[in-house]
Amino acid sequence: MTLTEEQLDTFHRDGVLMLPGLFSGDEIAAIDARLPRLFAERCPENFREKSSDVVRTAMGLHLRDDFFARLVRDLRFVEPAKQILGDVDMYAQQVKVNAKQAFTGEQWQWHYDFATHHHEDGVPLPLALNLHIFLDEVNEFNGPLVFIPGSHRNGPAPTSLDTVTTSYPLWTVATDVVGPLVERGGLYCPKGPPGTALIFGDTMVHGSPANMSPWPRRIFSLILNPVSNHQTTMQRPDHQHHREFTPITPLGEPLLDEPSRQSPNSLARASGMARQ
Ligand SMILES: O=C(O)CCC(=O)C(=O)O
Repeated sequence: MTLTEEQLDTFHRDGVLMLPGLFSGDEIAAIDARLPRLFAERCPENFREKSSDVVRTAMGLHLRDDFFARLVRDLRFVEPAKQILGDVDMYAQQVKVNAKQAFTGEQWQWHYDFATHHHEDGVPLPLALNLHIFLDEVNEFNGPLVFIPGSHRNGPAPTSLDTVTTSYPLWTVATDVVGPLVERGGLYCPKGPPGTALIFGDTMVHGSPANMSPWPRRIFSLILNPVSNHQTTMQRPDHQHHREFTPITPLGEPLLDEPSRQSPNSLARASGMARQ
């Protein structure tokens, strides 16, 4: 999977790139089949909404299920990331599904990822890439991500730590900073069916509103960071920023190859093997 020159230009200009139809219906179904077991677990990797017991984010998925261990090595992530970052070794910094449940899924405030990576984890430079796959249709009603195109261009915007608004503490961008950025770059809201992918950079300002619709909105997210830019403080738990800096080795076969066609139950039994 190679990005065209035009796609690379779009990524560098806007800070975000949408890749329609990158993953197939069968692949999304395979991911879907694993989520009920993972979301049912009572564990620190599953963050719940502030106002309900519903899981907001399930983290550390590649250490909890073999299929996700394969997914983070998929060439459709690794190759575009190397095109953008150069041919560098990368580690899986964070692997999660953000699930915005129908009617109850809460907002993500305006933020960019590097603020957390830098302040909490001591990551030196804003090089990490966030790669998303839509697991449900994302539409204007179910809490889609909203980006400010070009907000990455003048370097990291000022931020402050918000520990109040949601259950997930976040370094957020204040409205008096967001206003002028939107005036300059407008707003961009990628929408599309399951299987749509996004790539965005570490200083790209984004957020998402609550899901007031009857439709869930689940998104898989993989953050890849160059090994040379790894975290320097080990303040957050491993599942929020993984300490395994061994480079990702690209998957040499199709994602749905054996043994990932096995049932989720047999994968669950095998998932101990995926723990490092
Ligand atoms: O899932 C969302 O709506 C927000 C996710 C997000 O902001 C992120 O992955 O950095």
